[in-house]
Amino acid sequence: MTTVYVLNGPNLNLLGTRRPEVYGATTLADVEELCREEAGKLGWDLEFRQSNHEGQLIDWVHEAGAQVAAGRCVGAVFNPGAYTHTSIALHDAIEGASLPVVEVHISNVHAREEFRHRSYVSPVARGVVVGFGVHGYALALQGLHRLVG
Ligand code: CA2
Repeated sequence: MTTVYVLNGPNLNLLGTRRPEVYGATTLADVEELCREEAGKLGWDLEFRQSNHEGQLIDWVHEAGAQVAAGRCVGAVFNPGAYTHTSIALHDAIEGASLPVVEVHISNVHAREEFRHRSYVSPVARGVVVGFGVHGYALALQGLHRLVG
């Protein structure tokens, strides 16, 4: 079966434990369950990961890109957390690995601080889902299915 990667960046492991007014009460384990259910409906296996380390995320982008090239993966839904706003390295990794990515953010980053308005990932993403809470992950999976499924 074809796999979809769902990658999560720094601090997303804290989901549901702090700042519920911004990110809601859902934990990352709940998000994984939600993604597993949605991926199943779309006919995909799920590879769900989180890291607080930029290099680890880059390695996973390369891995997913190689899996796409081998026909075993459709692409990735990616919430790069705060690296969204800082990481040229993630931008280059996605481009270099030719990985189809749908970028997702739980909060509406455009309604928040100005430093969250810039994304280095969006120019190399196939689509972007912002501000729908954790339901955005399901929307991003559906969007990826439309684009490449
Ligand atoms: O809205 C999103 O999904 C973000 O990617 C979440 C990041 C933030 O830096 C981005 O600007 C937007 C933060 C990850 C979660 O951080 C938490 C911090 C404390 C408690 C719970 C989560």
